[in-house]
Amino acid sequence: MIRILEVWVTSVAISLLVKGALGGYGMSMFAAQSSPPDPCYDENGNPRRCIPDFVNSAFGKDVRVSSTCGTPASRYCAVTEKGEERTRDCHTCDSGDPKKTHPPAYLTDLNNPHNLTCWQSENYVQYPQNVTFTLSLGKKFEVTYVSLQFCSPRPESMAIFKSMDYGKSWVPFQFYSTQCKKMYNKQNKAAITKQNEQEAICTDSHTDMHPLTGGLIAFSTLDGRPSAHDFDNSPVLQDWVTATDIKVTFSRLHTFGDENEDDSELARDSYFYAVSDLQVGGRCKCNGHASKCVKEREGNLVCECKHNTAGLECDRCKPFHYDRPWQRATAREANECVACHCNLHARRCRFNMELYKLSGRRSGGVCLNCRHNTAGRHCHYCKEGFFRDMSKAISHRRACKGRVPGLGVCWVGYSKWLHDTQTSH
Ligand SMILES: [Ca+2]
Repeated sequence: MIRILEVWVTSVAISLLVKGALGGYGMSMFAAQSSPPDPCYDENGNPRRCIPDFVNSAFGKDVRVSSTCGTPASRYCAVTEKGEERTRDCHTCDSGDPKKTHPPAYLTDLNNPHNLTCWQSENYVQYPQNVTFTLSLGKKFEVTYVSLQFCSPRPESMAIFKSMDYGKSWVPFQFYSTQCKKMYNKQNKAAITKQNEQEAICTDSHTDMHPLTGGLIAFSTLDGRPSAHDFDNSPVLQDWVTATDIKVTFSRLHTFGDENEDDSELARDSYFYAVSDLQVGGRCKCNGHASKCVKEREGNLVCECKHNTAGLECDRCKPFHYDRPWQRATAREANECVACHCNLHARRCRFNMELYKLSGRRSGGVCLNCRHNTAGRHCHYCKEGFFRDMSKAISHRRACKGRVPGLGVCWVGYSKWLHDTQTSH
């Protein structure tokens, strides 16, 4: 019964986290889903913001772990308490026995509350040694929460980090410790203001040794951050929730203080980290320009970009769509990329900020290499030495005709005259 209650509390806690953290941003997911075929356009074909579904991006992924029990087979003891009485039930962790193995894959497998599978570390990897998990998400995600459900007691101290560059550099997301100052040189539960919205805080919440099993740690990335309600307009928070990789470091084990007593072996065999479920809740990051992420040929995850955007995260305009600067889509504005106006005479263009400002932030594209004897920013007039054939639209490939240089005679007329003269002899 207690287990069922815990599982219920877990799922409620996580769903609250998701709802609370995303606010209006989360709601539009449902709006987008209700109108197929393409959520990135409305029924009139106008572009609108679209976002991939909310997922547990850790699910089924490989987690690199620095310590796992069972190679070679080893004893571990689970502690239970009944009032004042403490009991230790000992078992074997054996990576060679499917019934006794606790591999890292159990962190991200299907989480069945009735049949929990737990990854487990080696015994007594105690401070200053630590145990780390590293999880690659494969591309940028906007992470809403990171949660861990424990089979062992929760750590006395642990930290969650994120990387935005595929594991080259790491920044802290959150610290948990009963002694924040000593372990991480952080004040306990420091306030987050508009000035430090990208700062990780340390908290002593969720660090109690009890419950001895089934405890949860759930870190909500936007919780308590002042701009969370205005996420659309906060590049700082959009950056803060962006991650390609997540790392969790267990820094210090909780103990009953008996690990150095006479029967310390038994005690030490009962101190380890064990986790049944690691979740990283979030959305594939596409900046509002894709409704899903798909695997490309090499198996990497990429956004299926719409709105004339391109790039892994639809983070730039696709070629020839540089008439205004790239922008993330918001709930109000799709901010789609717009093609340059070149009257079908150019295949390339570039963006010019000065012209864009002069136009009242409407159009800044400049056509390059105008063909068909055209010239100008939009290939909209005939280049020097050529004249406009008014019987054709400017976008026609023969809209500009040649003259004989210096003579001022229509080139077509001149060739006819030349032809007539030559054939008359
Ligand atoms: Ca599991």
